Amino acid sequence: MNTHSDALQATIDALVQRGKGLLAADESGPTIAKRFKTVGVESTEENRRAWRSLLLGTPGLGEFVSGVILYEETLGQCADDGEPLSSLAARQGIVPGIKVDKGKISLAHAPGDEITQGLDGLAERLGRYKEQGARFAKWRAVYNISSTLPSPLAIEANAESLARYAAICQEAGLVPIVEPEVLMDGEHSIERCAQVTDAVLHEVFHALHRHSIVLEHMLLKPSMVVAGKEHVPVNVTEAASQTVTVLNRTVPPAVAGIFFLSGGQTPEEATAHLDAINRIGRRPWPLSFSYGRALQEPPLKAWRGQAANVSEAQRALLKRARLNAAAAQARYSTEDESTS
Ligand code: 5MM
Repeated sequence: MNTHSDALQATIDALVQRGKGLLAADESGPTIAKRFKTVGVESTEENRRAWRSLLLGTPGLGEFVSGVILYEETLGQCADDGEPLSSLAARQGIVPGIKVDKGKISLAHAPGDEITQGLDGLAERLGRYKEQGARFAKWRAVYNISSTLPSPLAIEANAESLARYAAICQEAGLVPIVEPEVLMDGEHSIERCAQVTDAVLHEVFHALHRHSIVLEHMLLKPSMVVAGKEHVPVNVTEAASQTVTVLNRTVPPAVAGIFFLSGGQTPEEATAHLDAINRIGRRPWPLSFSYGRALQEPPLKAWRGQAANVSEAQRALLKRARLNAAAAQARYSTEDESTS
């Protein structure tokens, strides 16, 4: 038995709570720069600290958010009063976690496919992150869709890396979040997305089994089954139905929870999809959110780098967190969007 079994279970219990989800605030340097640029904010260390202090300091956030995924830099940063940001989160009842992959690169001999790197030295890094307060980790694999992508090689190689990462995390006593993201970019149909997601998840769970991952002590962070961004949109109920069908066929019931990414959906779409998914019966796991953009876009637009806008931005974040928490319990209505 894993010597960390009790600690892993305690983290799972803290993260998987009815009506709560996760905040993904783990944007790497280039990604946060891109997000800041949309509102005219320069990506300096101080601005990133101010932004993430604002998010984690949102009063009442812990009512709807059970965990936050941080970027390495944030684990070492403090709020204005000197409190480490990971403690600020923990004081709100929000478990701090950390993105541990080192980003994606092209997969050699597989044009158009990508592979995520970061396994070398991972065990040592996890030891440091744990000392800094992290209790769970996250690794994202990315799959581009076309009529020929992803290749079987990309599906296999990424599954193997996800499983090796998850094993290293469990051995270190951190709960692994396994994130295979099938991208929305492109003009593919929802059927093609379903086909690819099915193949990806099938291979991921095969690899997790090969590496003896304790499914009860991991979380899955998948993309939803939706049509490509350039395709005619598919209605919310159909996307929810195809998402649950694929998950039922590929994800063992022992998995502790499924927390979706938003992947470029608008904040309202991501909430509506989560609600529709939770209205479908026949599914053994809690289904909630682990959104980045769909939680952060409205507060980022409200903030625009100005200290005077902090309260308004925090209200915008709290509203999205509250609506997504309702959606995780199939209690959201589009009319709730007009509430503040
Ligand atoms: C926050 O973005 C994370 C990845 O950032 P990098 O690309 O900079 O490494 C990403 O893994 C995120 O946690 C998930 O995709 C969820 O975010 P979205 O915006 O898709 O909900």
